[in-house]
Amino acid sequence: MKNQEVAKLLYDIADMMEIRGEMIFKIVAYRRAAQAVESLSRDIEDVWRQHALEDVPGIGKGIAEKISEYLEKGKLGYLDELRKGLPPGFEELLAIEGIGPKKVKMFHERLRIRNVKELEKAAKQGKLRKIPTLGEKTEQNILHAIEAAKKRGGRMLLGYALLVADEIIAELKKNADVDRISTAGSLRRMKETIGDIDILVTSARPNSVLKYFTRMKGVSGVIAQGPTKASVRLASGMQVDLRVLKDMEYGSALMYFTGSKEHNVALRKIAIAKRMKLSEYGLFQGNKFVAGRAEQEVYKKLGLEYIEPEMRENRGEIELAKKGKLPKLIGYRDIRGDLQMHTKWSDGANMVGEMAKAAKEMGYEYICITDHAGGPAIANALNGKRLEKQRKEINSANKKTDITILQGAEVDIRKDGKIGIQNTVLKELDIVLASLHSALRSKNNTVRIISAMENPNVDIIAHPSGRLLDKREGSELDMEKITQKAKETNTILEIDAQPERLDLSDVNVKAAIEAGCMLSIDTDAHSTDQLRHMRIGIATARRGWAPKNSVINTYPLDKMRKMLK
Ligand code: DGT
Ligand code: CA
Ligand code: CA
Ligand code: ZN
Repeated sequence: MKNQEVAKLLYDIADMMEIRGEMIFKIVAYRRAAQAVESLSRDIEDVWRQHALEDVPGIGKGIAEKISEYLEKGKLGYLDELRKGLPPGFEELLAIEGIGPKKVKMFHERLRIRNVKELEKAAKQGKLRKIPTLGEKTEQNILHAIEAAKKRGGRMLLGYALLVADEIIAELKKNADVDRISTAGSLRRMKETIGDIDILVTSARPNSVLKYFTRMKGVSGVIAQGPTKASVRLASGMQVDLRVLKDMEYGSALMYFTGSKEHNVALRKIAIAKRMKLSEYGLFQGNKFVAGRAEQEVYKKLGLEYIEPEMRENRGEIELAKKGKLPKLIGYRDIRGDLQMHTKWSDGANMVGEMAKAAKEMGYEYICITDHAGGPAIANALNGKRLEKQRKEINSANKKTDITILQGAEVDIRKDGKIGIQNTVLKELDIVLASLHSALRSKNNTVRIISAMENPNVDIIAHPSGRLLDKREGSELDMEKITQKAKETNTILEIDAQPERLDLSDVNVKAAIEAGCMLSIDTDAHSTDQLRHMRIGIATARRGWAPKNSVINTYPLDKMRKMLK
């Protein structure tokens, strides 16, 4: 599946256009198309073969032609044209927080900086501060951001890695020699970023499975191959490890390769204390095999409750499992509605009715349409008048569907903590989400959020920290103050399930749950396909030990509405 590859192509084009100073609407169009392809539920090559690229919301004629050319020839002439004269390392430069196309251009023109290595050198030599519009502070920030980017290093976002893994697992299941199959590693623990994809299968014919795997479509190279395992590289650059196991050892191997390493180390200590030995091959007492076929049996023989993969981080779960006191986590099918999504009214790709239809197909009872309002202007935010017009469309869409469509808005929290739209307008909405879109580095952001929570119309704080996993750190928030205020004002904190966000993070979810806060899990979808990212929001809640009853959108509509402010 080339969806990720094509999305990357479109993002690259947008970045290059920006460095070249092209018109902003063209750049926005490429980014929107990239987003659409990234979250598309069908194989982009199938769509192309059916001549249906232009039917994908967000893809227009010009971009459809570029995608066609790329898929047909494996390259794009336009890209080479754009690339001419640009610094070769512009992509890695743009991945540094605080470095946009303007700075890339400036550094290249003034200092001939072509990549991150040269940028780091120039910053350390104090050459950046000599550029008139910059200064010592910017130079220091850039060095700090380069360090942060190094730490992130080539990891893939969970939401997209899962889509790739879904494809691989579907392909593997077509092979009759594959019996049991599961993801393992960080992907099974649903960590927010993934180093490589780990997959385990059982089979009586490892050779045949490995041969099939290394020749699967989408595989661009074989990194390593042995009698029971193989590692391949996909065209998108992602590495996939496959291990073929015997049925007897499937459970213990699944535990071993799911990790985390810290969790496994603690389990092995427990085994030793019980005079047993735990390895990927099973739990043994001397030479006697005690358990190994299923994870449940191994945990049981260790005297522990079964621990869900999302909790296996050695953050206290083992102690609770010993006492039989693990929390019961929210399940992947517990969500009844999605409370944040955007439509064509602001910066989304679909109409209200289309979002409702897609949500209905997901089995939801209700959704809330939350287009931007009161800023930011770049997202085509609504004012009171346009919200009134939108209400009419929502009313008529409600008559055509049997799920309930609520009208909400995602309102901007200004620098002074005030909401960018009047309370008389907010009062008319079913649900109001407030969020930060500017000055994310400001030290004042805890105060801004607290002030927004004091507004009696603000029900939910959306993506509280504002972090972007592949690009910027979030605001430094005082979570203790925020969770306390949230409880006091009955404001809900959101887990935003956009792959780039996952905000609240798992760690912040745990803090919020311990403080007794209510959460919502929303996709913040900007197209129908992005509604599918709900599962990574749920995963983040599970990694933060959230039970079902602490998530507002697990409740039926009436109950959910009564629980709002
Ligand atoms: P990643 O791929 O960086 O996102 O993280 P993981 O957790 O998927 O790590 P990976 O792919 O290197 O290995 C998968 C699992 O295998 C890991 O979670 C635990 C287990 N594992 C791998 N190497 C070791 C090791 O040296 N010691 C122990 N105890 N476990 C290991
Ligand atoms: Ca891995
Ligand atoms: Ca691995
Ligand atoms: Zn938006």
